[in-house]
Amino acid sequence: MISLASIREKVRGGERLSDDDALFLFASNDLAEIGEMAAWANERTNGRRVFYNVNRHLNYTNICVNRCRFCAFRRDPDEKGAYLLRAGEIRSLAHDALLRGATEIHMVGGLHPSLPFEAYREMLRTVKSVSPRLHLKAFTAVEVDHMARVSGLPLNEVLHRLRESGLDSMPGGGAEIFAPSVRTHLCGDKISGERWLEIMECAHRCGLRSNATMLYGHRESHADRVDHLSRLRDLQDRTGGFLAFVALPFQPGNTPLKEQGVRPCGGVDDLKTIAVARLFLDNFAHIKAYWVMLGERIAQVALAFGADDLDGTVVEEKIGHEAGADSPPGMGRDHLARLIRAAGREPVERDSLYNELRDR
Ligand code: V47
Repeated sequence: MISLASIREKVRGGERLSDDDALFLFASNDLAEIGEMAAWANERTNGRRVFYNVNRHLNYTNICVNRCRFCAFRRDPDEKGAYLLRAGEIRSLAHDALLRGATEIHMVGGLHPSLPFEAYREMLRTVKSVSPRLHLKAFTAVEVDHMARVSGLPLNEVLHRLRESGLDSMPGGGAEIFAPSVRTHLCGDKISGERWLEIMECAHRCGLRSNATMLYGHRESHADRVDHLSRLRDLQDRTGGFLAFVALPFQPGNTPLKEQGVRPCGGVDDLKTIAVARLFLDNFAHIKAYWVMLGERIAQVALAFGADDLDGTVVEEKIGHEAGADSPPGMGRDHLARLIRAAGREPVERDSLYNELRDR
């Protein structure tokens, strides 16, 4: 019989939680107990440290051939507000980030209908021309699949050429929720969950590290969430290539799903999801509380529910904000450090691979 006590015993003994354990936790209303276990599990790995980095998001285009129902960012090519950044604009944004002390550029975009593969490589070279020391975390598995199709090249060749042009690691976007029944409804044009996992596996085997995400709070069940986490944990067992897991709460504003009545899931679900992820993903070193989607207050409280990373300064964010996220567009490094200290933790500025840069 599964109970909170039996789960607590497993956690204390370092024993892996089963899918049924995770389902039990999602169904439980004992948020404080779940959070306490997750905080304990996190401290065993990360101590009192909470990580953040100085980064900048850069969305090179919002033009996208897919029509995901959760997305407020995408545009058709001829639609008002559609854009594709030129090399000069990418260079100037990267330069601005460098002047602000950024160590990382997080660059992603829509699936553009006509850009050749070479254009993506050129974007990487453009950022690196500003400073080879800027870590380039770019292109989700969904974009990499698009490049493979556009170029006709095998996946490992695409990844190899991207690396040659300056790609350092990959963000975790595009995972959404793997369960086919929900995924088809949510984003029927998008690559399958299996393909997302295949691309990440290939990237890890090519020596690229990446993150993993899960979009929750739309139409998925608890079982779908556990299925998603379980597939990530299995892949991590095989490759060890994931750096961090990021749970992304759905922001309904300006999205087709809002018109179907989907509303924000709320703080209890946010904190429980982070805590369950910390407990279940025993082979992930880091769980991010991404303040952009969670909001500053929930992200800070998440540090007592198993999260050990607040992500970064971001500067300008479009994907969550076009969908109504009410967090600020960016956050100063001092402010991030203050939030962490006020939660009773030690802020540590990290690089993209979690090397510690400085204590604050
Ligand atoms: O892939 C899109 C999600 C992702 C909405 O790897 C939405 O370090 C909520 O992946 N409401 C992009 N989420 C963001 C992302 C990310 C962010 C920060 C850090 C990292 C990392 C990755 O945002 C998309 C999609 O899953 N998304 N629309 C929405 N309305």
